[in-house]
Amino acid sequence: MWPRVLRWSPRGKWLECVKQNAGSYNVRPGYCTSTASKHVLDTGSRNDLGRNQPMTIERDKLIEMLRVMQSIRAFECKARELYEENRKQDWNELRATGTMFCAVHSSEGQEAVAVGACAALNPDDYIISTHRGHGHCIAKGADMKAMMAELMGKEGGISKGRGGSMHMFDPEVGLLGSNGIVGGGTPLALGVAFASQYRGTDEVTLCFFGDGAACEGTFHESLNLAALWTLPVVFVCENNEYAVTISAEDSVAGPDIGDRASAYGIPGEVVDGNDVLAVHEAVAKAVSWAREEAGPSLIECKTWRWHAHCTGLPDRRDPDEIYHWTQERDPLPRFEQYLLGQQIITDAKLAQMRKETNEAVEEAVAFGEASNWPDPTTVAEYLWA
Ligand SMILES: Cc1ncc(C[n+]2csc(CCOP(=O)(O)OP(=O)(O)O)c2C)c(N)n1
Ligand SMILES: [Mg+2]
Repeated sequence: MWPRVLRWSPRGKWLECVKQNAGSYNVRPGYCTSTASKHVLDTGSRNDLGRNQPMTIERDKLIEMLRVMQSIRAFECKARELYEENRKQDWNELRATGTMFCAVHSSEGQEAVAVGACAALNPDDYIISTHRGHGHCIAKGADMKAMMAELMGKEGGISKGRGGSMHMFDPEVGLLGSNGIVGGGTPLALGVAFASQYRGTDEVTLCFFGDGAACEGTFHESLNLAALWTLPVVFVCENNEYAVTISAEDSVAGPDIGDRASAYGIPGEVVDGNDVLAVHEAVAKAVSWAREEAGPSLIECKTWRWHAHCTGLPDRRDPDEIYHWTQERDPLPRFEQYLLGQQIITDAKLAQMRKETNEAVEEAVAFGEASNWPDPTTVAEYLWA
């Protein structure tokens, strides 16, 4: 049970109360948060890609960020292909043999958000992901082999074949779950961040969610409580302009979701979510803000998903719109061209990286296929009731 003082402490006294109640935990001294109505994280001046680069990010890290973006694209593309191939087979046979490939919500087109954001985190920081979470998982360091096995429902899966696409967990890399409940991740992030704060660590929790989730009650409840308790959370909204088939234009009030931060007196920023460095810069500032005990913040990343909401569903969006986002605003060649222009990579290195990421995905498929089915007698394991 929570100590009474924790539940009823006023704003600004929160950490002092945590300290009083933390027993032997090493909690840092309390402080008061600013009550300014809106803090804008200064992102500096912009160049063709969005900022003054490269000064703060090491070359090796930039190359690694590109490799992860390529890996996500290749993984998602393969997962969609495997689903489509699988569904062409006889339904009864699939059911009888259990060889049903999991439906997937592809995040192709949104790779810059996952990679830019996760590149700002330490290995011991946490993320909470969404139903469209493969990119987040890969960017936080989850193993693609275990993820592919999970999509196949195999014992070698990241959640031992029990979770599927929307329920991937790997605490070893700080992945505290993707989540099929829209808006379900934000309250979970509060719990994780509260645990970090209570233990006196400097861990930060980053919570991904979509434009649809930003219109759910949990979003507002979570921002309210995170601000009130000065929790070390970075809320990252992936505004891909659609929630299933409803456009954000028809469902999201106000010009920018990022502006909603001001209602809770926390920093808010809106960035081009197809610019990996813009995302990285904004999230890095937000992570520092959280780590320095200044509390939560909200980053809205404007992006677009390339495919239908989910495998098995039609995509009825305007062909011109699809063309614009897939052909003219693809975040991957944009970053590749930037790195080539800065002479950080060469064409040969780029070709080699593409080959290696495709091979890594093929290895993941082979691993999943070779993995065993879960033992039916273990079906009740890992359950809480
Ligand atoms: C609480 C809840 N309501 C509805 C759904 C059905 N649903 C699944 S995904 C989705 C849309 C989510 O849109 P958004 O948050 O923008 O994420 P995106 O799919 O665009 O990544 C909905 C309504 C759900 N899974 N959970
Ligand atoms: Mg959306």
